[in-house]
Amino acid sequence: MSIPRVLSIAGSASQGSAGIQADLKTFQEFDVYGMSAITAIVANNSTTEQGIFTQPIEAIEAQIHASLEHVGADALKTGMLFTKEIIKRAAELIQESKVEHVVVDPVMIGKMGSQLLEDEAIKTLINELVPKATIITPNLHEAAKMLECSLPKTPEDMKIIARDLYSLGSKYVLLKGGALENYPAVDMLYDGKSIVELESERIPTVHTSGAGCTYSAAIASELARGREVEDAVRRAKSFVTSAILYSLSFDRGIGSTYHAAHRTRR
Ligand code: PXL
Repeated sequence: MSIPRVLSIAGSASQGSAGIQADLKTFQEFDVYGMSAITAIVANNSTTEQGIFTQPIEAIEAQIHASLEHVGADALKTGMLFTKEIIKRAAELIQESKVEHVVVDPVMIGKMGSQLLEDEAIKTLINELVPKATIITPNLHEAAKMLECSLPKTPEDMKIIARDLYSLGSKYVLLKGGALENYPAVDMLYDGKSIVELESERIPTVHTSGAGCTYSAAIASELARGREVEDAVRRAKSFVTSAILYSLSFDRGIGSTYHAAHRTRR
């Protein structure tokens, strides 16, 4: 028996909502074979002083080789890459791997405020990785940082920004409008020709940790299954909307998206 295979190159989020943990839970829900290469461990807590542990380049390389040699991948996604060095090496290995579908989630800051990409690494991300992407999935804050522009405030602003992002060299741009206040949750998908507007209800919750990771992992899963990009994004948006609608609160600040919600609650 064979199954679509997806690799995530991303950070570990020990609290379980985001990063590799969100990716693997999402892959399981889409019935694809999930694999991981951990770039850094994010474990912010109030007891020990340190919270972010970057993995050595050799460890990251080894994980990517191990998953590709033993299994292979139909799609991969990148999440937290943190440093210039990691981005550069990951981009080289992605190029060599010839994996067909590459989803780049330009993760920069976590929902709880942790910095997940060094400031000076944004240029490297743009130059080395974005041109290798089938699709990039920035939120509004990440888009504004990438383009060094102000935050889009309306869906019309978002359309302009989506076009500008396309010029950075990915095949598709998915600009996510979750941070657009006073509007539904509208995302813009652009392929260099036409903009597709994807809208869902705005869910009034703060418990959205992992939403971006889950969304890009769902897109990678659907691409691995052979879906066209627009179809993959529509299905992924529906999945992440359920995960936010039934999000989990642990009574300690920002809670988690619920990765099984589409199956157990809808
Ligand atoms: O949600 C963004 C994100 C991505 N990756 C890792 C994270 C977070 C947020 O905390 O920890 C590893």
